[in-house]
Amino acid sequence: MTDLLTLGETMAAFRTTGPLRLGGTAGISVAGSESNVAIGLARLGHRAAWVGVTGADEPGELVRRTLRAEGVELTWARVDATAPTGLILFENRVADINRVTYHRAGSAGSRLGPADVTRVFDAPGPPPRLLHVTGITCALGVEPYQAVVEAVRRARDAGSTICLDVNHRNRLWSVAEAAAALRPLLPSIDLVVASDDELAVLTDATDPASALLSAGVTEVVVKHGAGGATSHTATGAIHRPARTVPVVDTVGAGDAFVAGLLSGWLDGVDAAARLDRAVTTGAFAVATRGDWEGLPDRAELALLDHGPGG
Ligand code: CKP
Ligand code: MG
Repeated sequence: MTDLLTLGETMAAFRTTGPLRLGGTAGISVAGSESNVAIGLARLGHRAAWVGVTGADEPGELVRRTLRAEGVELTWARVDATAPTGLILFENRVADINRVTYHRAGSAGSRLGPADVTRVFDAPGPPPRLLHVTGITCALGVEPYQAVVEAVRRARDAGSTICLDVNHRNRLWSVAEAAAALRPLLPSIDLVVASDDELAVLTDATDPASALLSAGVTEVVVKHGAGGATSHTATGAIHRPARTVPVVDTVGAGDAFVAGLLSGWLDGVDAAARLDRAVTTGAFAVATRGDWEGLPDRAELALLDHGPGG
């Protein structure tokens, strides 16, 4: 059985060490919030499947090869030869500050649609234990949004637990557009993950966590960046500070955090231990360059507690 099913767009990522206009060399890898989460879970020994569309091109091959190498299941991923794989540029400017540019309009990734999801859930076999969706996939267009709606509907009917990461991207859509798309999903969502400034996408309430819990969400996990994270459930709130590590690259930290959180959920540990694992995997991501390259395996999870010799 697949532990986690997720769907979204994964792009070829180019990372420069300075302004792109100066030329020079770039590191090439892949990036995509949902596949970052899938990689994070696969590294921790869980079975993670990614649904998405890549072009019949070298960037698409890079995406597929990388995800396969990381142990992410691609049974339901698809190649569309009529559109290019999207690209993302990270230009390192100052310290850990990157300028991010997308080249993804009209990409193969945005051709994801509800039929991609129907195929997964109509296939024989047990449903995924977890479905993870993010606002980014919803922002890619009508069809990708309908894919998320279909995934949430089918996962709810199948009894899977459903996690939503707001992942608001101003470059893709406005807060009002995101609110109109994501709020109708809330009655089916079990676990919400958002940074504190993203909560307004989901509710206008002055106490957003309480409002979301009253609306039927079981757990609301709020990320405060360097201030750590708080889990809100019906039984109260638990806070964990962020782990102190050198900040190298914060892109992907949110996804690493989600991977730790969901790994804890799959292992059946309590909310405090889930949050501990989330701040730990998040710290691995910020302390290393790249979206997912520095994510820990099981043995490495304890490194931040004891150091390499501990
Ligand atoms: O919220 P995070 O910094 O963890 O997300 C980073 C990812 O998918 C990055 O991989 C990028 O490709 C994206 O978010 C995006 O579409 O912005
Ligand atoms: Mg995020």
